[in-house]
Amino acid sequence: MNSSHLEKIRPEDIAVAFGLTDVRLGERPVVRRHLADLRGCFADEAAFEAALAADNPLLYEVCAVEPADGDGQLHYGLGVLYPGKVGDEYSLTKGHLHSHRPAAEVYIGLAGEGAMLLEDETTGTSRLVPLGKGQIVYVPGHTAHRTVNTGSAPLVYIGVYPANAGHDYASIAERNFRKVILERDGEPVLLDRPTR
Ligand code: S6P
Ligand code: ZN
Repeated sequence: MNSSHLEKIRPEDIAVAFGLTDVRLGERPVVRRHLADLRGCFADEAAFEAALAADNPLLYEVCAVEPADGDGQLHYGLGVLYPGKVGDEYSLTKGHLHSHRPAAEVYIGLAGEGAMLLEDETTGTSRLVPLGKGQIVYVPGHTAHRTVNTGSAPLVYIGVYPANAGHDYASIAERNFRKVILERDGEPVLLDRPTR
């Protein structure tokens, strides 16, 4: 893993960096995922084990702001996904479906370069949609979503979702996404997940 940017940005600092002065992120819980937490997510298992033997870097952090749970309420998460690769595969989040499958989500890119891998649970079709500074991604319901950092700086974004969305990680952990985003000639390319 490229660890040059690791540990440099904290979600609690981002409020200040982006002028989000009212959210008081420093008082909210932050989920931190390290490389070891992503076992099974990357396609190249040998590259994953080799990287983990060398280091267990921080891959991403999410600060969830969940003010109320009632019908019609919204939650949001501020995410920072650090750059790096495991083998040829870009740094990524675990990815999930919403437990309440119809729940959609809007992602807003604040900094960095990346994309979202969207996989329709019903049809199995995949799309790679750019998510970087100034880019907005609409994630429909019934769609598994994973964020990837295809750049060399932290990818910072906000995801806004219904308060009743819930997070289903188990379905993804069981079968993983059908597609992977690998670097080919310096560019991100969406490819079928290699069979083991
Ligand atoms: C929540 C939203 C994001 C993710 C974050 C981390 O619905 O989609 O805030 O939680 O991108 O990804 P993951 O898959 O580890 O939750
Ligand atoms: Zn989500």
